[in-house]
Amino acid sequence: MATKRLATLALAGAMLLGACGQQPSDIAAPVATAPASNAAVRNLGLYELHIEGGAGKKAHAYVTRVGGAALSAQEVSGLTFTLKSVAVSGTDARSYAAVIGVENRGVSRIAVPTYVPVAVSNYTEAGTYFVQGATKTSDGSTVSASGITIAQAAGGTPLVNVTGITAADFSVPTGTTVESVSSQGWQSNAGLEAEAIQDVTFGFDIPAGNAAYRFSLVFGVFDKATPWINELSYDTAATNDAPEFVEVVVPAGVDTSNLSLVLYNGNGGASYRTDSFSSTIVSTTTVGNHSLYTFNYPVVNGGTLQNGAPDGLALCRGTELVQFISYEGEMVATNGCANGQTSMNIGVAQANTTPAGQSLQLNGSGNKYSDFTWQAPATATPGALNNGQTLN
Ligand SMILES: [Ca+2]
Ligand SMILES: [Ca+2]
Ligand SMILES: [Ca+2]
Repeated sequence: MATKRLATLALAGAMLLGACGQQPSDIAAPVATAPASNAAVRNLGLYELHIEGGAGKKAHAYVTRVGGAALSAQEVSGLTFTLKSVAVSGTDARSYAAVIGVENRGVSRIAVPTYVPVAVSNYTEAGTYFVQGATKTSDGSTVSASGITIAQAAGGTPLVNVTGITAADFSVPTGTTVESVSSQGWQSNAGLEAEAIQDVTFGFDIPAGNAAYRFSLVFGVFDKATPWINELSYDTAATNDAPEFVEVVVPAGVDTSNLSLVLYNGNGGASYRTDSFSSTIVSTTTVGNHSLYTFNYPVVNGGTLQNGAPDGLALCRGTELVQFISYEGEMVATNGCANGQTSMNIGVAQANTTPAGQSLQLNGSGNKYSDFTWQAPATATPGALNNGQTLN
């Protein structure tokens, strides 16, 4: 379906261009290569924004995916782009603002959608400019590369200085080299849920005289890597359920300074304990490019972690909710970062008959929560990969 929609967009774009007579110098049809993995960001794909217009001609824009049919491991399928409007202002100094509706037709949330311009070496105008292949449509001559800049359009998606994204984070088409990655890109203020749409405004300034132009912008789509709750033990046959713990996986490069783990009481919905990732109850181990943070709760009379049914726990980044799960049923939080949110019931449980030393764990292979599946109680693995779990 997504392929069909992209093909439709490409066809519409080709028709528009056909009316103007000349094709832009897009990069050659490529094949995706193996991605870098385990960086602080997830590479969701490489795309090309095509724009033409100016000098009284109505401006047009469309987006095509770079890389052909094969998706690399970290990319998401079903990310589609639909032009909603193009505005042009100015004469000698033209400002373009292309509003693109981005639809997440995948199955997992994109927490921090970020769009980063890249330079690609086989463009006709190689160099340090991210807008490539600009030509005058009047005579086909090349527009001077000087002065074409990305810009935030009035009211548009914020430009941000992007850290943690390097050329190594891209899977680029065969025969193509990413020469540099901009330190500045567009970033949405809100996460993009599965099956949701959000607008991104791409802005450009072109101080290049009173003529019509066409050009392309190649950009990578990224998401910050997201931590997830990986294992917990809240109820066993042991006295006071000891040891009670929760294990969280944090991909390399993720800032933990404003992360916290919050315990919620399913009876009423309020939180009953919050710990930062630098708390003295937390022990840390490293497995490959991931860190495992284990929250070792105090052994107290009756236990620290409530025994349901249900009870919940949330992973918070400041006041932002990262993840909200529960056991022995679903619940709605009434305060904290999960306030008003309904938990995801993990669907497996412990009881006071669960043998001491067993826990609930995710297994499977991947690098994000949705890659894994909760399992019935098994031998606990605090600070180590779970039974049957592989991180890549
Ligand atoms: Ca307990
Ligand atoms: Ca409770
Ligand atoms: Ca574990």
